[in-house]
Amino acid sequence: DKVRVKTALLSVSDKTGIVELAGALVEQGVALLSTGGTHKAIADAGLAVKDVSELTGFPEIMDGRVKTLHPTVHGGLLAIRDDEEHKAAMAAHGIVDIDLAVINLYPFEEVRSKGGDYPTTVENIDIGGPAMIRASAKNHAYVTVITNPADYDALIGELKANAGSTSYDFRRKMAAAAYARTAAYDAAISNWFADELNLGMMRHRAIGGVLKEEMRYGENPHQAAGFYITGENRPGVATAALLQGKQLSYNNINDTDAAYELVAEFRAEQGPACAIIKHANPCGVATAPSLADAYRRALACDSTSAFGGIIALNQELDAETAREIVKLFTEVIIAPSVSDEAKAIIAAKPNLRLLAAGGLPDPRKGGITAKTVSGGLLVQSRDNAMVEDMALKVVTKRAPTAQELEDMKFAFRVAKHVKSNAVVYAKDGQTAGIGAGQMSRIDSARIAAIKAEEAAKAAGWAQPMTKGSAVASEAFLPFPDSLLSMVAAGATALIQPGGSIKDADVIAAADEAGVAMVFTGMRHFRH
Ligand code: 93A
Repeated sequence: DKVRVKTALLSVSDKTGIVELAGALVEQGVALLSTGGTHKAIADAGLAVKDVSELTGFPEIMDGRVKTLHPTVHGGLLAIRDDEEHKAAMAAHGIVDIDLAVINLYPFEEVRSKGGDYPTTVENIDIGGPAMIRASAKNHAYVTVITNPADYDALIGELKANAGSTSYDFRRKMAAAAYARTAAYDAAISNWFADELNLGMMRHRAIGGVLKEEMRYGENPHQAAGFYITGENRPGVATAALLQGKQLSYNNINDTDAAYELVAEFRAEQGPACAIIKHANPCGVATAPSLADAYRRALACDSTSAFGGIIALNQELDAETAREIVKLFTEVIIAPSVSDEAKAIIAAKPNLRLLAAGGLPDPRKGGITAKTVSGGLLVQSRDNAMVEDMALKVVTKRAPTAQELEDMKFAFRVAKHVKSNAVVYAKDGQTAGIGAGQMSRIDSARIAAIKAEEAAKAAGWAQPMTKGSAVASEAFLPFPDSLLSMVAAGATALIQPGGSIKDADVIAAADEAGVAMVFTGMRHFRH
């Protein structure tokens, strides 16, 4: 199963390590073929390399759109070496075996994620590269294909271990990686088109990604995990720069994403906001004129749960906020950027992971979310609805005061990011109590109130923050019981989608309690 590598074709956009690889191949006695830019890089390093057009007798044409799309190249990659007919065709047309293809593609994903204009993005759709990769991978019985610079060392190791040959095992593994690459590449292209054309229809969408890193484990230590980049133009945990601290775990990434998507609901120009997340649910969210105060107020909601949490900020992390944050054990901080002074303060906690995302994701922007089920993949568009855009309807005798309305909207915005059933109490731009993930809505309402009481006790306040608060429910109240529990906790206003067959009963109970209630007509389930 060993195949001696005599001729290699190198054609790469990412030239990382290509000269070193070419040198090592020459040392192994391999003859090199290459395309324009790659040829130049290798030849400039003083290595012997032939241009593909010399082999094909055909020049690169159309700005390189056609350079390797030629029967001499594809015949050399696809020929079955011991098939008499194939051998005859090779002889008749002067085709030589190409035993190794080292190819990486035009940087479509990179151009897309940087928001390249339409013609530039289209020009970065590689045609010849994927064709060669797929041909080589199909013919893995004879041909080795390498599509990632990270595999160059393994290739050289393989050649050295096998006296200039590769093993079937190695070729097959590289072929699998090759098809994973071309599949992800085409998925990225099709997703880009879907975004450009605003295609809501999910059958046009493909899930693809480029492996960013393999993680030590998944949600639990016995599960394997990897993190893939999908190339969307969306600042967040996938593309943020890790300024300090060790690699993020699977759970860190999941929670950090939840935190950042939540805090991004509060646009930077509307003032500072902070969200603290535990197990993908917020345990405190607040706004304030200063970022440090936003953090203190978010923490006040449930400082017990915030221990070991994830903090997301919608503004540059400044020194004052950094000094506050380091007082408590925190796993991850994510912000659009970090001031130099804040970096120095956080450096005192070397295990604290600090991420600079470079910007805030747009909550109104489309996109997809996906989840596997047995034998299938569930795909949907992102929940990009915002309470500001909803047609709010007052359904009670009493209309909310301006302050209640503000608190309601704040609470509903947070509730969107809380696992169902979600109940969120809020007052003055600060969460007062959060109930998440219960199987019954009334339990979420009660838990939120209990947590608010505990927070008040811990802080030595005369009463819990739920007194005089507004409360949000992410989906309708099936019965008046939840409302009564909310009133008992001190809420004076309630925002919810409405739409229950018992709406009339809930409205009557609200009127009786003097509660102002608003229907959004839209729900924010999150399971
Ligand atoms: O424009 S292409 O789709 N047409 C081709 O025939 C072709 N052959 C190789 N792109 C093609 N390539 C790609 O060129 C490779 O996949 C690689 O990414 C790049 C290397 O070009 P150069 O060696 O000129 O830098």
